[in-house]
Amino acid sequence: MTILNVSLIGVPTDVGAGTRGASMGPEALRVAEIHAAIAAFGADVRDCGNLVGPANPNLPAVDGFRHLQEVAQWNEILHEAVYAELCAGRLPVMMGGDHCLAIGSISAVARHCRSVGKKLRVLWFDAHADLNTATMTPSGNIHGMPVACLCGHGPEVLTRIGGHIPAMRPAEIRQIGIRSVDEGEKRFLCELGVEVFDMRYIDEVGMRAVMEQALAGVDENTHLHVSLDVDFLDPTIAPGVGTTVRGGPTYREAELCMEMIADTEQFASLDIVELNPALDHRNMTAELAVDLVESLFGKSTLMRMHRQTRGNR
Ligand code: 5AB
Ligand code: MN
Ligand code: MN
Ligand code: MN
Repeated sequence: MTILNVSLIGVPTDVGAGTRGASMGPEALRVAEIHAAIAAFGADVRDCGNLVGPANPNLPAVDGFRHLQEVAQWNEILHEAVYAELCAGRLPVMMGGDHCLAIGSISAVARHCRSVGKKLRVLWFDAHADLNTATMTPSGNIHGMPVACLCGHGPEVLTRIGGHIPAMRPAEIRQIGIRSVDEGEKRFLCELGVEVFDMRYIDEVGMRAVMEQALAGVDENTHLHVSLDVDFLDPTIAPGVGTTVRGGPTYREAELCMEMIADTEQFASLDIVELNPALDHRNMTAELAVDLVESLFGKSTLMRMHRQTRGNR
């Protein structure tokens, strides 16, 4: 059996967010023992520490963007760090930080997929579509724009990261848990043909059917990337986020998502973003995120095998 090599990369910044505090996310995940939780599955886990980048100047938007230069610098730094871990055969876990950082991490994953000839599938767990552009954005906050930037719609300093525009095609992403989409984003989602499994659809068909559809077509040659915006979860169980939206998935629905991903055995990189310890209660949201990580790394696999053996008798 090959040993799974995992690298934790802390990215302590909130330059892309409207509310301050996600910069403390990496440390909250360490306090919630993310390292031990992954190592428990026999993985070789290395904590690479925190990346270093520009401070948050806390300025208003200029031409539709807040902190564009700082966001670009953080994502350049992150892109190189994630790409280096992938080249070394390791599974990068990006501990954010706000969701603008998906630009750096997913562009690195996409670059890796191009170089090794793998298919990319991004599972975007979020209450939001994050598909704004400078003209559509209600806030100027770049954490609401990463999907657009990755698909080639955004300022060149962001779209060119990774050296391939677009970094990713809309057909490579599935969005799950969506329940707060701006007017411009709705039109753009349709135009780009992004596959969205919103809360209404999850309520109607159930999370199991949703995940079966989101994972359809994943095979041995697929690199599965999970981008987990903690505001995906219902705020009653995950209060530690800056942009809560009521009516999110329950604890078990979220666990089921991660368990079904683990079952594919193609899970190969992860972002945990938007965790805001300044708004959390006794680190409960960080601990919940670590529970989900455990499922993603196969916590339920033994029970599943047990169930199957019983069924076969
Ligand atoms: B998150 C909003 N659509 O663009 C905007 O948390 C919220 O990364 C963006 O999903 C939320 O400002 C960004 C209103
Ligand atoms: Mn997001
Ligand atoms: Mn969100
Ligand atoms: Mn948010």
